[in-house]
Amino acid sequence: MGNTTSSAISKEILEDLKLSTKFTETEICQWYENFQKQCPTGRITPEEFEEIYTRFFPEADAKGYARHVFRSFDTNDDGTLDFKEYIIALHMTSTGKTTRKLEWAFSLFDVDKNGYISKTEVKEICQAIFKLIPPEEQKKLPEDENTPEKRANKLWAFFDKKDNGKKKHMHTCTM
Ligand SMILES: [Ca+2]
Ligand SMILES: [Ca+2]
Repeated sequence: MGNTTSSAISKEILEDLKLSTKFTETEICQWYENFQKQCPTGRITPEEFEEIYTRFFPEADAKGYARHVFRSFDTNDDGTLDFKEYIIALHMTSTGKTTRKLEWAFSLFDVDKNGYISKTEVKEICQAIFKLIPPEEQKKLPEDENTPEKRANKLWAFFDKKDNGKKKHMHTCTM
């Protein structure tokens, strides 16, 4: 309360993040400090996110993938990532539980956010992922997944089998 622009993280967000990630309070506070230093506005833009990715994959063309990842974590669809969305992203891409990762994978693949994954969407993501893999690493991939197309076909078969990968519970709404 009050009008102090304290740099401390709000208790609500902290509790929320402790529940939804495995990060400790100290870790979250540290992330928050870093976040504030890097993003004084408190929001990460798609361009800034691309830069972060490019730093992680200096040799690769990470832009396409970064854009997809950004979209999948912008849960409130406002075109920026706030601290909470950013931490969930971090958590999910590093240490997340398998079930959570699958949920995230779903939103990563659901490019148009319509609640379904189409084969075109699977191909699009596979192409973006392949751009992250250096050519010499690509050569080491198993024969049945050494091109974006093969990878997409394999994944598509997997989604198809699981069936729940294709569909997602949608709120009853008029489309
Ligand atoms: Ca957002
Ligand atoms: Ca879709």
